[in-house]
Amino acid sequence: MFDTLSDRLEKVFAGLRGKGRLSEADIDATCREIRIALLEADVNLVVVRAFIASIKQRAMGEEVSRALNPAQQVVKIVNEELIAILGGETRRLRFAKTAPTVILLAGLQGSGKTTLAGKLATWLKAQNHTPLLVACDLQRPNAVTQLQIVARQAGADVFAPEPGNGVGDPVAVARAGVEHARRSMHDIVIVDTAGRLGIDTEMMRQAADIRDAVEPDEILFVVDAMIGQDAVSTAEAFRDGVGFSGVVLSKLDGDARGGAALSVRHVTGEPILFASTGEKLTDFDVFHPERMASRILGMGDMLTLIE
Ligand SMILES: Nc1nc2c(ncn2[C@@H]2O[C@H](COP(=O)(O)OP(=O)(O)O)[C@@H](O)[C@H]2O)c(=O)[nH]1
Ligand SMILES: [Mg+2]
Repeated sequence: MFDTLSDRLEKVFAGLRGKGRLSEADIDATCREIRIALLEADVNLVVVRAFIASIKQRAMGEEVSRALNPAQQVVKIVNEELIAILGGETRRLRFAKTAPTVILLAGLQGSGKTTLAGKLATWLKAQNHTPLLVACDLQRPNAVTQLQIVARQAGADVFAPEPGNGVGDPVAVARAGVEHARRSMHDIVIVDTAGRLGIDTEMMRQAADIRDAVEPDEILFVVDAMIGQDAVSTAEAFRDGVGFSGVVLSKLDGDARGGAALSVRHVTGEPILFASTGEKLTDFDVFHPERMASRILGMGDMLTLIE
């Protein structure tokens, strides 16, 4: 992911190499090329506009005209604005004042929720937490078994009183799961939920009912970075239908153009907390906007390139 975008940006900046003062025409041309690179990477148009507007405004200003190396200053600005679009600071998981912390996972079918439950459990266990995974996807065939398998791999406990495959009330399971965690001294509850292939009102209502039943400390919207522009409309639907406090980008290891990853924060206003980069439970990490921006810009290369 992001390879094409990185390559294109590298070419844009290479074009600035050796330039002393940047004319307004230089800056215009550079912004135009950055704009094309972002659109080709499938970044949402609203995000592209906001991004280009801030770059242009800053590039025309004093920080560039007075810089010893104006071209380098432009790269620095692009880097900073990219970090800002990705959310600025790293946003950590919020824990409840009184345990258990309840984390609700929401998202379309196939977005990676059940896998994420296992990844989060692995990650939390490494920090001496005692997560409990609660099986509230009672729709998707074998979803309960799948959760039991990832839980076993993570060495975490599961609460799965219903067989699923269409049997059982997910709201009751969620409520009982939190109760069970309280009694059994699990300090974190991860609630796996059902998704559909498309956005649908019944699924939204079910997720909202589970939310009301367990009052989560975090609602994580899991989005498959491979779905491109649809990520934005899906995110908006989940924001309006269920609401969420954070985003998890999954399948960042894929070869999609990455625009979704670059758009979802700005469009929803909610931070990206984690990134998933593979099917293994360890293919997962906290999302750092700064590192992601550096990766996209290949900062080391980029700065030497224009020196
Ligand atoms: N390549 C890749 N595959 C993933 C990732 N996360 C999940 N998957 C796969 O995507 C598919 C759907 O994941 P699942 O957790 O069942 O999605 P759910 O329907 O939202 O619970 C499974 O085959 C997972 O192995 C990821 O970060 N990278
Ligand atoms: Mg699932």
